[in-house]
Amino acid sequence: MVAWASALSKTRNILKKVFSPSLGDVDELNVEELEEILLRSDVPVRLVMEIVDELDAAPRRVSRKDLLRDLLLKELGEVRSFSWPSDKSPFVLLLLGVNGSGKTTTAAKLAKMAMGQGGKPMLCGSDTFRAAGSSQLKLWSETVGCDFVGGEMGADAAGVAFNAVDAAIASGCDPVIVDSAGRMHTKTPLMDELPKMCRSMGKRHPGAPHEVWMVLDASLGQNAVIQAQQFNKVVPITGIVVTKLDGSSKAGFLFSVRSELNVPILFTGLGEGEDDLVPFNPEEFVDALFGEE
Ligand SMILES: Nc1nc2c(ncn2[C@@H]2O[C@H](COP(=O)(O)OP(=O)(O)OP(=O)(O)O)[C@@H](O)[C@H]2O)c(=O)[nH]1
Ligand SMILES: [Mg+2]
Repeated sequence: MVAWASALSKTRNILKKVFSPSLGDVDELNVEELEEILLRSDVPVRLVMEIVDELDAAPRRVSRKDLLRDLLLKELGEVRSFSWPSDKSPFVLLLLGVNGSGKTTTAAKLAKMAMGQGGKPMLCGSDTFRAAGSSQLKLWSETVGCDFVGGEMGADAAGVAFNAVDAAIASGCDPVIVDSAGRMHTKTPLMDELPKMCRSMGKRHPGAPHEVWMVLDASLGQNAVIQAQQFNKVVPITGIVVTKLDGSSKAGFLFSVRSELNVPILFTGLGEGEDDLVPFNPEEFVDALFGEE
């Protein structure tokens, strides 16, 4: 795993590049310029309006930068730091999201992280929708060096998930990280498969899946939040992973996750490699917006 300190500076460097022009000179910007920067990075309109009002109303001696930083941090709310529970035998995590959001890569990154923390993860490739869906994760399991259960194209995803949990129990794997097929939130038959997968895992292992994380592509901006709201109606989401933060200038949508979804942002993806996943850190994220170390 990447050392935490280097992960931190990597995040900063990446985000600094992404959010350009930076807000570092906020005291020199006029309110319209500031408004434009925030809107362009997909900070929700409601929050931008609130910020503009607060800045307008603040006495001259108050630093605008401090005020803005406080408002942005407040919006992100409390962080929830995640550690793999050891009392579920095994802990089962389901990853879901629209096509290409980064689920399979994130599953591999999480397996690597779990191994680094002493776990014996099982990756489950339940993406039986595409020919390469399950085999892509199988390759990752070989790279990472962990157990894998998958299914052929066209196989029942709920059955594959059941088998993976069953095999994990038999071989003492913990956690089980279940990758699912990408699906558009508007496609009802595919969306209906998700609760079926959950029921199936719960039959073999009551309580499973213990968590359901939505994988959101940062480059989609506010659209990612709309997708998450739809998924949340079908299967309650317990956490968010934001991928491709390294290539997006629209990550301002992260500021609407708490108010729109009330689900914590747990991890951020900062690249395509197996180590490019770091816990979400609001302070670091906001400071990066200001181009600060
Ligand atoms: N730059 C960058 N690329 C990423 C990140 N996460 C995933 N990707 C890339 O995004 C593309 C899609 O990733 P996948 O993991 O296959 O996405 P998926 O959600 O499993 O896709 P489907 O199964 O087709 O729905 C791949 O090229 C990944 O390498 C990230 O954090 N940063
Ligand atoms: Mg995939």
